[in-house]
Amino acid sequence: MSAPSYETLIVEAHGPVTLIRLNRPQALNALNAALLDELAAAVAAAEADEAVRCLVLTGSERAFAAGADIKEMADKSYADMFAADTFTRGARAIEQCRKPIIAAVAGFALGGGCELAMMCDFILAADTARFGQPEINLGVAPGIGGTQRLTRFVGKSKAMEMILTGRMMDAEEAERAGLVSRIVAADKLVEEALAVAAKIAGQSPLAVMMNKELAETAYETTLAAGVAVERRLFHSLFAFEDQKEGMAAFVEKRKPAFKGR
Ligand code: CO8
Repeated sequence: MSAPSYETLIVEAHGPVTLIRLNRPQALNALNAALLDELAAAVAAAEADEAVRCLVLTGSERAFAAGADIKEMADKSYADMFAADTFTRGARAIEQCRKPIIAAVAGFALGGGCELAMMCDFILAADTARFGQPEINLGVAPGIGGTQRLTRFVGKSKAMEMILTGRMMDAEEAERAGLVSRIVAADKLVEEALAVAAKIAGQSPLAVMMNKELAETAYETTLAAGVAVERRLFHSLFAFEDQKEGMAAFVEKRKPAFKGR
């Protein structure tokens, strides 16, 4: 099957894992309208393909993405931005994807780049990663979730300092603050992200989707309501063959063969 080709992305199939590389090296992967549209299309294609179980989103060694494309935005009016609904399609594709998306970040993840990484389910950081919301330096503000997500990830004090000053944080600080799940050597980043994705891809896809939905619920609701949803979904997992297979395999001391049923 020939994969569609993109101008701003390189998309590779690694078994059940789709690897999407942002590919605008001349602009440190700055997010322009074309890239965001292609990203929405690539994520939607992976979502629709039953053989795909997990996605990895990465950039280059130098930059995951250095933000929204400033040169493309600079002369836009309020009416232009509002009418084009800039960034909404790209962001929605990531936010609404039911399959897990891992952000593998090396180099700069700034502005919209940091926001894009935070939209993913978790972030693996190279030791070279640098995160920031420098929009304040341009006389604007984050516009695809930075003020909301960074604050939830790292707490008000650190988020507020970064947002108000534009200060970047390095990988060590990002790990300490809970922004990234862990740090890996830059030259092993994609290999490690693919290994983690392969591990997820080997689980029951139904259970993976439910677990993702449940962890996301923690951001949207109260503790009591979230725990109640978790209990119901936990019970409902017993309707799947994969639950029988997973538990039988444990008892029989063998590897489970999940079917997604
Ligand atoms: N947009 C466009 N071009 C960019 C961007 C960008 N965000 N970042 C880098 N580039 C370009 C540079 O202009 C340069 O191009 P050229 O060679 O033609 O001059 C090339 O990439 C290489 O960059 P530098 O020479 O600047 O590389 P350095 O290593 O010296 O510096 C930095 C790297 C520190 C990352 C620097 O490039 C930088 O500060 N970039 C801008 C970072 C930034 O401000 N990001 C926030 C952008 S605003 C945003 O993301 C808002 C998101 C929400 C929008 C929501 C709308 C609804």
